[in-house]
Amino acid sequence: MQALADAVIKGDQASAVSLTKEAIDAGIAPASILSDGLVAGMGVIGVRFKNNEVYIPEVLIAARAMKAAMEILEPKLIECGVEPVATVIIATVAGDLHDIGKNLVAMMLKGAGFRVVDLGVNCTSEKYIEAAKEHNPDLIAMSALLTTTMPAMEGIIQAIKEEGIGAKVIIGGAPVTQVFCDKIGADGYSPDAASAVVLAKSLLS
Ligand code: B1M
Repeated sequence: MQALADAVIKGDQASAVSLTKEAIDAGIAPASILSDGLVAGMGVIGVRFKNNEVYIPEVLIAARAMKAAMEILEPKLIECGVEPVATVIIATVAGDLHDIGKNLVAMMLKGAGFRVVDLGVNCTSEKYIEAAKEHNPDLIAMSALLTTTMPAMEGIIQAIKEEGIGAKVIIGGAPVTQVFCDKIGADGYSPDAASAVVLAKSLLS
């Protein structure tokens, strides 16, 4: 499991895939391969990213290794009935096409065992509501990179409340602040992808 975690940390896709196959063949429980190998590796990357010890390329490469291994592990997890930690709907809000940060948050959440429904960019309140009705999420995450698109977050929160959707709402993006979060009535704000996972877990606990 340590070798598998290391493969994810190094972004070594070939080793992540072969070690996952080996672990399955050796009869190790799929849930353990996920949590003690893949998630443990992504957890280390998350902490290093937060501490500026690694940067976006390393995170993307680690996430790619994890994704390749997950393609092999996922059917086994389903066979064993392993449930995801929780479901999160994530998107960049209406009018905004920036998705690099949002994708990092999505990857970190996936790495932590969340089921992530990614609605992409330019997401209107109607799209959020439609997806929330379909996927019944525990959390709804919104990203905005433009000062001109931040206000869309408030409209989406209002729509979520009006529709009686019980999911907690978390927000982030370069211009977003805790003060803004409090002002628009979101449940939480995180300044980066690693803290988004900590925030998501704390809101669900
Ligand atoms: Co744009 N852009 N851009 N841009 N762009 C900025 C944001 C800008 C600050 C540049 C500048 O002027 N200095 C500026 C905004 C100014 C403002 O609003 N005050 C700007 C502008 C003006 C524009 C256009 C309007 C330019 C134009 O066309 N005239 C236009 C708008 C298009 C639109 O969206 N409608 C535009 C277009 C683009 C590109 C398409 C060229 C490209 C985006 C490509 C893409 O995303 N696929 C782009 C880029 C790349 C940038 C900069 C250079 C980099 C953004 C980025 O990816 N950062 C940016 C300047 C900058 O930030 N230095 C800029 C890296 C990323 C990892 O960080 O997204 O902050 P970030 O995500 C972080 C955290 O914020 C947090 O976690 C992430 C990782 O730690 N986080 C969350 C993000 N979302 C979260 C959600 C959460 C939690 C945490 O939920 C819980």
